[in-house]
Amino acid sequence: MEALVVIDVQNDFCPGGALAVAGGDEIVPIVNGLIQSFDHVVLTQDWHPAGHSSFASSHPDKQPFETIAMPYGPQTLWPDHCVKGTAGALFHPDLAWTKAELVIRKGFRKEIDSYSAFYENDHATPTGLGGYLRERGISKVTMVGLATDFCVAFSALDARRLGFDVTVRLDACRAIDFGGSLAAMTARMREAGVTLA
Ligand code: VGL
Ligand code: ZN
Repeated sequence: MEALVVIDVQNDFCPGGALAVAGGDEIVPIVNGLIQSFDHVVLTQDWHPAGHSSFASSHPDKQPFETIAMPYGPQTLWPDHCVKGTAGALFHPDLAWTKAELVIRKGFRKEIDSYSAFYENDHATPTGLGGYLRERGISKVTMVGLATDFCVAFSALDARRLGFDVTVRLDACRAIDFGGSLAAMTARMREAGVTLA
């Protein structure tokens, strides 16, 4: 069985949002078409408490897009975004999300970020999505959403690591792309056996 996994199509990642991804809203009609065509749909939602450790504002003298050392490894710092319960954390208003069978929230622990839909940024703490998909007999996932070079890429790499057959539909993704992140993560996905379509 196969599922569509829609990553973080939320207001804060769309133009006008706190961590806007260029063209982030352009994918919504494409994603909606894919939602129609899949039998099983899962959504992820970046969902941070105020004062999250991935926010530059939580660290004195730090600016967004700087990197700091965290106990679990290097962490890029971001503008405050997707604070749980705020308008920025809601799905894009045109996203046709009602068909989703599961919404998985991530990044809700203050002291650790979670790009991947499967593991937090220590690459060890599971979100539960891997077990959910496996228990439902889903072995193949197609991923779309925001941002290609962060949450989509880390989700795709972890899905491969867990043995899923993984396709990323690049036409239904948009990237943050700073410091060569898009090229680097695209290469890593290809090396890991992710089908880039
Ligand atoms: C994301 C940075 C911080 C993403 C989430 O959805 O790609 N990127 N939080
Ligand atoms: Zn985030």
